[in-house]
Amino acid sequence: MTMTPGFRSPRKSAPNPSKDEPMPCCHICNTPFEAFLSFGQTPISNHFLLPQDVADEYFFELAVGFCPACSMVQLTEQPDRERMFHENYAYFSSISVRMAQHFEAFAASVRQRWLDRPDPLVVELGSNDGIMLRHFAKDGLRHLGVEPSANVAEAGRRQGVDTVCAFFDADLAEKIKAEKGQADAILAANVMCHIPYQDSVIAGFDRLLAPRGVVIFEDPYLGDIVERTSFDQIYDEHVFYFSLSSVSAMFARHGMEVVDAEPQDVHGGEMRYTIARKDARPVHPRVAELARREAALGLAEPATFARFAGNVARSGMELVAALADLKRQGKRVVGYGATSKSATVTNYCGIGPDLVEFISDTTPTKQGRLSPGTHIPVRPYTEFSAGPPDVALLFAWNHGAEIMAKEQAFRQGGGKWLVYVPKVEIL
Ligand code: DWN
Ligand code: SAH
Repeated sequence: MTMTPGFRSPRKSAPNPSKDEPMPCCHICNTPFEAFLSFGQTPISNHFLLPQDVADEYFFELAVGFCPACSMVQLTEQPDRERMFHENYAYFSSISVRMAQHFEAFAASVRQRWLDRPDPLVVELGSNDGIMLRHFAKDGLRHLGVEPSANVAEAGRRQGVDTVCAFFDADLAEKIKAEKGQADAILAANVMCHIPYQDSVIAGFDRLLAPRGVVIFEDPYLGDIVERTSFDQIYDEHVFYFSLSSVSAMFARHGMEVVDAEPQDVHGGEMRYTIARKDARPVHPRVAELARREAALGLAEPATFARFAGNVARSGMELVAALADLKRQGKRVVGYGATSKSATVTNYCGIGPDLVEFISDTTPTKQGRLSPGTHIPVRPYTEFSAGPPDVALLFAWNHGAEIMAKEQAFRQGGGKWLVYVPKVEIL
């Protein structure tokens, strides 16, 4: 395993991997595999703390590996789901205007392309605050959101979205089918990669789906992560880093196949996979094209991930060097967006309040708290706009276009952006 350079704060050094420890086994096919990269001890990425919580903060070893049998890239260890998804879940999807537009378009495309039976049923996993399903609800279409985090589920209900507060699995799928009948489309955005027990989830799809029904899901794409060195996509909630080859293998185990794969320009590069029962729907030529692209990228070859691990270490060191340099020059640096992703960057690189004064974030439930692990204060956006720093470290780089468009005054006033994806740069 490539170990990370030692610029984490010493109190949280990674445990020495013991030779006696059993190897992790693939969540999909149970083959033992090795980690190719470790970020060391890392906290729960969406656990924004009150000062009194600091002493009890939970850490686990954030490390990723590649299954040699089914090519799935995955975490070696993931915290229990209840530690991550609960009644105080910090991420509200509708916080970004761009994402609201994206999900409106997603909903419209599902209606146009896939709902070809009368009175169809649409089920969404991880419906969060209703950002997508509200577009079905407002027109009276039959729908159900499955959302285990009670606070965001409640926000969805306030948008008129019928929501069950539960984790999706095969048992829940059976209950939904008994109550509502077969589903025409099962949707999941940024959720499938969060769920380790895919065998139960896909068995659930198999029970719930109509014979020609489709599962449509999108998640960060492994090809983009590797090409852009966007290592902060790796955090507790993301147990899988999907490619067409790993997704195809995962669904083939249940007699299903990928019938379309469409790249999405959100969250730093995602792939939308459409899945149907084998031979139930024609396979779009985009699928074969993507398979060729993946072969060229080497997404099923261990050497690709060894190279990626080297790039990650280099990127982390450059970011730390840039921040140290700004500190020497006496510049004020503030973080922009208390993202889940930033937990990986700040903990891996040892970035605390000595380097970043505070993180500006528009989410009320994150404000007044401390960032996980390195405890940078999270403050409302008004503090950023009232006293702009010399440099803003763009943790929400995946919303870069939206943010830069609305922060023109910051630039005009002499403010600079420090970014680290795809490379460390001051803009
Ligand atoms: O997969 C996941 C994605 C969809 O959302 C989840 N596991 C958790 C979450 O990941 P994230 O926290 O990295 O997502 P975002 O969308 O990159 O988070 C953006 C953060 O930045 C939010 O806290 C809101 C904030 N923000 C802001 O302060 N000003 C965002 C924008 C656009 C802004 O203008
Ligand atoms: N779909 C939204 C939310 C993504 S965040 C978007 O793209 O913005 C991930 C969501 O998945 C969280 O709201 C979390 O509570 C939910 N989730 C986690 N495990 C789940 C499971 N087993 N079934 C359904 N939802 C789940």
